[in-house]
Amino acid sequence: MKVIRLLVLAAALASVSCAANAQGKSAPKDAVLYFIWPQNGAIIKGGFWCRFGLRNMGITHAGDDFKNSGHHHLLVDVNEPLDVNEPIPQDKNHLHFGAGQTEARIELPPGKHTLQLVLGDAKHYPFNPPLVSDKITVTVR
Ligand SMILES: [Cu+2]
Repeated sequence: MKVIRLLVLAAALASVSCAANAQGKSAPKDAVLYFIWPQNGAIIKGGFWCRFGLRNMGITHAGDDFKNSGHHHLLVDVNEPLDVNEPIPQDKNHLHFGAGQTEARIELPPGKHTLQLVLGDAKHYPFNPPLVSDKITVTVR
């Protein structure tokens, strides 16, 4: 006797919450993110090594969810404020250093540029409130 099975494909759409997936991790109050180099106002010829400084927190790989740690992001010529409810964008103006780098070779076209560091968590979200460096301006010759 053959049993015919009817497979009913019910489109069971799990109700996905639309709430912002805020990570909302807070950084230690005494954490400081800063540029070791360049300094504000520096005049630079060609490519340069940008060196990232961080006090009272640790650097880890993207994806590693250790307490009080994160990875560096360099914002180049970004004027929009950071949204702590969204991951830091990934494009030519938002550079991620998910391997735990603390320096990077940067090449920029001649002219004035702003640079700012942002620490991101394992999933590339800024901390809340964001841990950012001063925004510096450099001139590339
Ligand atoms: Cu990232």
